[in-house]
Amino acid sequence: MKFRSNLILAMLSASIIIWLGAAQCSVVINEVEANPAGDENAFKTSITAWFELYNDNDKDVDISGWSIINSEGRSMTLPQGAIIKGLDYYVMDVRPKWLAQTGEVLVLKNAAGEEMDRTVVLSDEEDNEIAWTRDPDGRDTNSTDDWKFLACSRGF
Ligand SMILES: [Ca+2]
Ligand SMILES: [Ca+2]
Ligand SMILES: [Ca+2]
Repeated sequence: MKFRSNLILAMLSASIIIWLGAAQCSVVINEVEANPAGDENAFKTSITAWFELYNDNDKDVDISGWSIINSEGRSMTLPQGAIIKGLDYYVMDVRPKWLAQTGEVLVLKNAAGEEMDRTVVLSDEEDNEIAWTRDPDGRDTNSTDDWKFLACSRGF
């Protein structure tokens, strides 16, 4: 009986630790520029689309091996040594059109493959420096109201 209650206690504390770990992680996909100014179809274009992550907590998070998956199911892995500092941003450039300009949904997974965040459905058919961003930064209520189409704020 004693053993059993100890076991229950151990399981309880383990689940609390897991729950706390999940609650503390606050990295979100914060801004998406799928259609920067310029013609993505032009030969040897220097245009890059990009997305920005934001850490809504004051503790640094190691995002090595995390991945971002686009609406076509293609994934991109964040490099070893990638760290997002507390209350800071991390921008990743992607090749033109890797982000769908219509109906894109991005999913962020940690190195263990667990989903950490996802965007709402985003469409950017305007060929300019206006991008979808959470407003204010990091706002995450799982609602389309979290997102606004504003002048881009890459890395800040
Ligand atoms: Ca464009
Ligand atoms: Ca744009
Ligand atoms: Ca920004």
